[in-house]
Amino acid sequence: MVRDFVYVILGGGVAAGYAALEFVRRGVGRGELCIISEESVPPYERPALSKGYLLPEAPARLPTFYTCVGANDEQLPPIWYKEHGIDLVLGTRVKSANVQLKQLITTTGETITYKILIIATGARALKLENFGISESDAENVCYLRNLTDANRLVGLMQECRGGNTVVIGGGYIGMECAAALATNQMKVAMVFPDAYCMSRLFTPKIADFYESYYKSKGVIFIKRNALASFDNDLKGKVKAVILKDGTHLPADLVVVGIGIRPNTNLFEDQLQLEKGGIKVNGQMQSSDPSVYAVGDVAAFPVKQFGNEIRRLEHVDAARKTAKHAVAAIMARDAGDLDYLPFIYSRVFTLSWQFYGDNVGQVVHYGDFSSGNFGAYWIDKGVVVGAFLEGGNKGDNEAIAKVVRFKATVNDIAELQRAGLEFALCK
Ligand code: FAD
Ligand code: NAD
Ligand code: ISD
Repeated sequence: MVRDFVYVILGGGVAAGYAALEFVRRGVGRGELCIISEESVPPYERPALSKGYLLPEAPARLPTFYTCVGANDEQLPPIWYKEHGIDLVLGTRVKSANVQLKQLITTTGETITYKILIIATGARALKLENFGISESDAENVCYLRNLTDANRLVGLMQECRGGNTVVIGGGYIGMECAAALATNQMKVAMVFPDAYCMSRLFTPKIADFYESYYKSKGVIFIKRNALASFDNDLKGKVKAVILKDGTHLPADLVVVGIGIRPNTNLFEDQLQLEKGGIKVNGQMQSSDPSVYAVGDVAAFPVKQFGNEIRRLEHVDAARKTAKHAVAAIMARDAGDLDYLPFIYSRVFTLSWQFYGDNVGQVVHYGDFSSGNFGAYWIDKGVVVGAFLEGGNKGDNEAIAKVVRFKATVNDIAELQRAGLEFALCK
């Protein structure tokens, strides 16, 4: 069967949801737009999966976190797509794409054609196999990328209440899952090769605050070490994790968060790639004018960083690149995206935000013992990045603003003394 559409969004995650809302707001016609997703539910706010979804009390469940509630915008339940004449094809994987013919072929054998395609295929979790370790399909080893993974994790956590969990990886997934597991009264050990947690973003001093906080909640950190193999029972269930230095860690549950790879596979020999993603211009348009890419899979010029091409793996970028692509497609006068990179996380009762880039000289400020602290990154005499733990709305807006407008720093010692006031006074 062949079905023809004007616009097709390939992928049904965060970016797809925000793109769909933008299409509707810009007057897309009934029957013009199709979204194809391998997942069996409409677009939802993926960040909820490692936060509210894992809470022991009153956990978040759909429909409460369908997009676009994460940006305090309209919630789009399944009926919304129907009401707006959008074909939402769920539980369906696209197995091949032909950019020349403008067609996609699904695993169900359907051919879907488009005039304009938006690639929103996101990314997949790296597997232990990528690092030469087998058994990652054991029944008590979990990854966390989608709702199916989250349900599996919740089920396994309930089966071994109070048991031992080994979290492999000290990045975003590792940190957020470890906090959720500890909140669920699990015993948690985190294992990662780096000298400190969240080393892609944190400084050693910032990491030290979070590690101390986690330790106060019972989490054990095993750093500069890595998984070597699993010790399994006769049914293939992991009983213990064996580390490179020979340490055996008892494990009822293993949660793995060791990074992602963007889902570019269908387009690798057809579109230009950069930084592991599909290279697009400031309008999110790829090397083929009929194809756009948004979200985790897109590598785009970040004006704030002198148009350096970056691939960002965060929800705010997915939301904004998606909306911008639709604006560019529908209005044709959207101009280039002017994006200020933004990352946040919430763990236990802590909450941090980061804007900009973590390059240059770091200036920490505040009281790290009480959790009232932040940091600025200064490059060539201006603020290029800012981090704040526990800020309120006004505080976070203020740090965003000094990064956005590249506030000049004349005196580092004075900046350190002023701390958050530096941003609030601007
Ligand atoms: P995704 O949301 O991953 O969506 C991709 C979609 O494409 C999926 O539905 C997938 O099934 C589908 N797909 C892929 N290939 C095919 C195919 N061939 N055929 C059909 N469908 C396909 N970021 C933050 O900034 N803050 C956070 O707190 C935060 N928390 C997170 C928590 C978790 C557990 C995870 C996994 C990520 C988190 N992120 C967070 C990152 C954020 O969720 C991603 O940046 C965002 O989801 C990217 O959106 P996307 O639409 O590009 O990709
Ligand atoms: P990540 O890149 O943040 O962290 C990967 C971690 O795995 C690092 O600590 C790294 O040192 C470690 N690692 C790498 N190889 C390893 C190995 N062989 N053994 C043990 N550790 C190893 O990736 P992630 O935590 O898996 O997150 C996946 C994606 O989800 C990312 O795109 C992230 O941005 C996104 N996410 C974001 C948030 C947020 O922004 N708050 C929250 C959750 C997830
Ligand atoms: O951005 C997010 C986030 O971090 C969540 O937990 O969206 C969800 C919720 O805010 C949506 O309910």
